[in-house]
Amino acid sequence: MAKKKAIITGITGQDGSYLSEWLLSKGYEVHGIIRRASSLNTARIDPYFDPESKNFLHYGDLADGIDNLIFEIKPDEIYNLGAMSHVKVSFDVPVYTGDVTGLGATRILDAIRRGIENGILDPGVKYYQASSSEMFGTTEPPQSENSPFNPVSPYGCAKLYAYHMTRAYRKGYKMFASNGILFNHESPRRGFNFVTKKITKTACRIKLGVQDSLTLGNLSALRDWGFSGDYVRAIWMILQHNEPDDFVVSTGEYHTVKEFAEKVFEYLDLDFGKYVRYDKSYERPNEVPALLGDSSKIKKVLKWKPTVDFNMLVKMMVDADLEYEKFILNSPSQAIFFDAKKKGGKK
Ligand code: NAP
Ligand code: F7E
Repeated sequence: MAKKKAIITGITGQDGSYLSEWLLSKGYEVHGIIRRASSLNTARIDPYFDPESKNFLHYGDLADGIDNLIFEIKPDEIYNLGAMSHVKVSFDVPVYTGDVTGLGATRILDAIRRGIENGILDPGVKYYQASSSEMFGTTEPPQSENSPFNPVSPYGCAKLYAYHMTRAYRKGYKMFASNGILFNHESPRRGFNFVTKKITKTACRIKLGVQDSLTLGNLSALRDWGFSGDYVRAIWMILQHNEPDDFVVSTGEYHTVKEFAEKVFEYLDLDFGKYVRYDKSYERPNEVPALLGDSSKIKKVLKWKPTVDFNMLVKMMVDADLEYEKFILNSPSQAIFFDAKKKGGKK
């Protein structure tokens, strides 16, 4: 039987790397869309895309050039994980965020529609939209598929537009197009400017004596934090379902930013009060006070459940950062290739 082909946008990001690993383990031919950058941006996926692998990376951008790639590759499944994904930064670049995070989804959906109508793509091609709990904004927790949306950031508004376009194309053109409404999920591969990774990395550097404080903004925000590895499994399961639908993916447990940081400092045997500072510049124009997902639907319909809880997540991220920070202390010039080496990559 021919291998299933998948396209992943956002393959160089946290979820893109875990999803690549998962799809490859399932025997897929994986095509990733990467952006040209002036410095290396493929460190998270290098182990899976060495020259001998039968997987492919293509240059493209959610703002341009996606249609032709879709028509050439003729995928069975498209995972749209690409986005300007930082909530605070979205206030600085609201138009760009709308273009990439919002309109980017429409560009793909409409390419699929045209591809099917012109006989280029199989009518069964499946589309996954990386929707976000940020769309709930100020809605009271817990939030489920039936809760109202009240986004308060340009990112949340752009994601809500993409969410509705996914539903509109599903209804209007009978396309297999599904939304995963994912709550915050983290991992050792999380980008440094998200709060969990900033805390674990900085605390490890404090432990090793190479940094003397950690500066944060709002400590009282509540988030439902899960593990990216668990969540990409949910993403895949959503596209294997017998019909297109929308699902909340979450752990059902929430903690404040302060609790996360305290747990990290406690694990490293450091005094939280001695090292953590506040700076207003890390606050956002609008804050989302509390996100707590009710994922009963995906648990019931797809039998998905998370395997990593809050304490395990903290430990996993701290252990990885401590190992990494020790490694770069000893061989700084190798830092960027650390994860790739560990995964058996060529670099
Ligand atoms: P991430 O680590 O920030 O990765 C974002 C990816 O999007 C990167 O590969 C990035 O490429 C790519 N990208 C950015 N702008 C692009 C553009 N103009 N064209 C094409 N690709 C572009 O995000 P993540 O945590 O893996 O999240 C994956 C998706 O899920 C995102 O859509 C995010 O908004 C959404 N989401 C995330 C969470 C979460 O808690 N992690 C929760 C809900 C939803 P570069 O490497 O070149 O920058
Ligand atoms: O902030 C507070 C901040 O940037 C979490 C993205 O993956 O999840 C993520 O968005 C909380 C906020 O994630 C700092 O104010 C305090 O309340 O880690 P974050 P986010 O904004 O929840 C959603 C679901 C997505 O879809 C997004 O793509 O932490 N906070 N001090 C801070 N946040 C940051 N980044 N840095 C600080 O210094």
